[in-house]
Amino acid sequence: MEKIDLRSDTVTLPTPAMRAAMTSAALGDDVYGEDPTVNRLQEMAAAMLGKEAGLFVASGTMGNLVAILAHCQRGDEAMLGHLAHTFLYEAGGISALGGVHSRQIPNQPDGTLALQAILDGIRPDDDHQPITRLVSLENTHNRCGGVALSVEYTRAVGDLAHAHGLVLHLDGARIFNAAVAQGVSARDLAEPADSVTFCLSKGLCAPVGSVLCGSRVFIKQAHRIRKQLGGGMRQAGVLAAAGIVALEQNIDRLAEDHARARCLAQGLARIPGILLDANSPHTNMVFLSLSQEIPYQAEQVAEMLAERGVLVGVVGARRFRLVTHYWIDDRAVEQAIQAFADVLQTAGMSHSLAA
Ligand code: TLP
Repeated sequence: MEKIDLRSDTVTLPTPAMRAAMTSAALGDDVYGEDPTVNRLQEMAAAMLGKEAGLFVASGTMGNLVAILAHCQRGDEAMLGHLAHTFLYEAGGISALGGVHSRQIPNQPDGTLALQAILDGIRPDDDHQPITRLVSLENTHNRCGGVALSVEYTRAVGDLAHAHGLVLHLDGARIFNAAVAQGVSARDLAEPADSVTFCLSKGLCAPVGSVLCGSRVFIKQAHRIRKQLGGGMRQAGVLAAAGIVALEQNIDRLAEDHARARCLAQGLARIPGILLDANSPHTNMVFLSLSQEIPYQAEQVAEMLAERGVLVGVVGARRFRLVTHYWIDDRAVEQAIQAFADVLQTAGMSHSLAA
């Protein structure tokens, strides 16, 4: 049985064009800066994000870690949303490896941090307190439902940060989803940020890697930190080749993933027992919960769905995240809806029998 894997867009396998590019890529030693394919990817990425330079890194987590370590000294404070991926899901790397103190600012439901909350969070010049150095935003915002932040909002945070001598980092793991969903360029979304990471290995379908972009001086520093972290890769052009195909071929098509997420949400919303998050989906993520009548927890429902070939993300006791991507077509969307309907109908029946 072929699996319909909606757990994440990280599960995407490389496309045939990527596999072909990987086998024929020109290679060199990237630690010497001599891999032509890595160099080309870094230049393309920097140009698309409107920055001077780029650095190919192993993952989104490494991109955020390298960026924050390059911006901050030990003991400095980084302001992060309380639902930020860097705060929740990056194993505390900025603190464990960089000695960076993290300060959580409440994320609002639309993924933003209130400007006043950022302002209130900036530390005074006082020897008792850490030095506030950085604000980090996430676009699209994963835990807030895959919601896209606007150019205007990002500019407002950039202006505020810069007026107070802070830097703005943008975790743009899915910045191209944000750009496509809003009909703006990734360059405009990244413009206010001093550094931005984006992932090649999510909706863009490449097998490995992210790119960190910023000024030439910043990237030079980031390059050293990547080496410290063991992230200096040698003939990394085999991976970068797929990243180039990702940027050339897979950005505009993200609109199809967003349209399929809407179809999936509409179909699921009609099934008794499913409560769709308000306004879901914004991009390629559908968030939903089980209503009280369903006598199962999300883990149990996920197991029953898996028996029907549908894999979903469990993100709470009664909550799911479903992510559309390159390998999810219209048929897969229909089958996923049908699998939910079958499982929850069974649940409803066992509930009424028990009642
Ligand atoms: N997110 C993954 C999981 O870790 C939750 C997912 O399935 O969505 N920033 C954001 C906003 C992300 O969503 C992720 C991955 C990362 C950074 C980290 O990227 P990787 O997995 O490449 O380290």
